[in-house]
Amino acid sequence: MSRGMDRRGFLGVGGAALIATIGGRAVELRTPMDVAEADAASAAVKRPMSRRRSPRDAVDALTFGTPEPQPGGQVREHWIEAKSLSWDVAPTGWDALMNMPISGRRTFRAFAYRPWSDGFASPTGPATIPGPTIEAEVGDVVRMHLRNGDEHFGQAVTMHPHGLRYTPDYDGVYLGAYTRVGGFIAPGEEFTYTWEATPDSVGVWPYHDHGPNHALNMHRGLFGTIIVRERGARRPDVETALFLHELAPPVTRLRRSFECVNGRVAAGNTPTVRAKVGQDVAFHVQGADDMLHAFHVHGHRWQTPQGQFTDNQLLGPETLVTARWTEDNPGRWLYHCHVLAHMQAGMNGWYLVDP
Ligand SMILES: [Cu+2]
Repeated sequence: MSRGMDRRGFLGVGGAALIATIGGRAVELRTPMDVAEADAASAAVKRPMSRRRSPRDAVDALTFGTPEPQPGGQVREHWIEAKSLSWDVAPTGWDALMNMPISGRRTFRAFAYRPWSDGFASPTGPATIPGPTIEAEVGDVVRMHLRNGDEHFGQAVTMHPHGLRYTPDYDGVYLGAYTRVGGFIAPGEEFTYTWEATPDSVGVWPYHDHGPNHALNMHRGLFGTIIVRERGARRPDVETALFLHELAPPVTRLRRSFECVNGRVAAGNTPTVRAKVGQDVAFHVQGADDMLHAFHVHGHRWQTPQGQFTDNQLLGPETLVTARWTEDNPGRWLYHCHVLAHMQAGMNGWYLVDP
């Protein structure tokens, strides 16, 4: 648990090293120095322009409109700022599952999405990992105003949604010389994305940074959840969105690797989910790093989309497990990743069920 993480230790836990490709150069992120190099290269990336080495295609000259809601649908408007901040992975300083203190430094420079009120008038909450959950129904459009409010990294960021329908302008992806308007939001800039909730958008999805340094900034916390329902569908009584992800020493500059749920480590710091017998309960669990995880909840079973009963379901990068049941089993339960090294290093939390 308190094992120091040297370079070899990190590679041992993480498997393959993280790699960031920035400005035409691939940097293997083995040490904090490598990460500093990737950050500097990324801060130096200029707004993309057409270059001879990237020949234009007819598709690059296409222009696109901005979608409106379908009849009966609504505009779901969000004002979100991307900002770096100091983040404590274990605010209680205590690992309640192992019944021991979490020693050593626990705070690092995270990068996260923060909700604001209309027109960026005032923040409505802190920046969090994950960012604010975006909800829509089929026929709605999501109008996402993203501001790059970061003053620390000096890098362009974006917001890229999964599951919703978008044109290339609203893809929110950096594509070198082919980058379109939404793919490079420089520090101090704002951009409005418009995304459609179509019938095949129903489900739970991630959104995340896909700017020039997304391979690193996603590891720092620039991700969140999108939930799309059928029009008028009832939401579960208890619905929680969890991300399983590692915070590794090259990224955090901390001594050890933290295996996290929503940017936090160990029961008591990770989300405590609470429900009552009889309630319709849904855990939406996504992977937010480069590894495989297995989501397990004690005392409960659910059905996979294929109709199989399970209590432990595999998930990988940016893929989803929804565990949903009608609650019938009161008590203190543990949820955790069943990769044992992850569970031991903090990828666990409480699920409390009242009678
Ligand atoms: Cu895991």
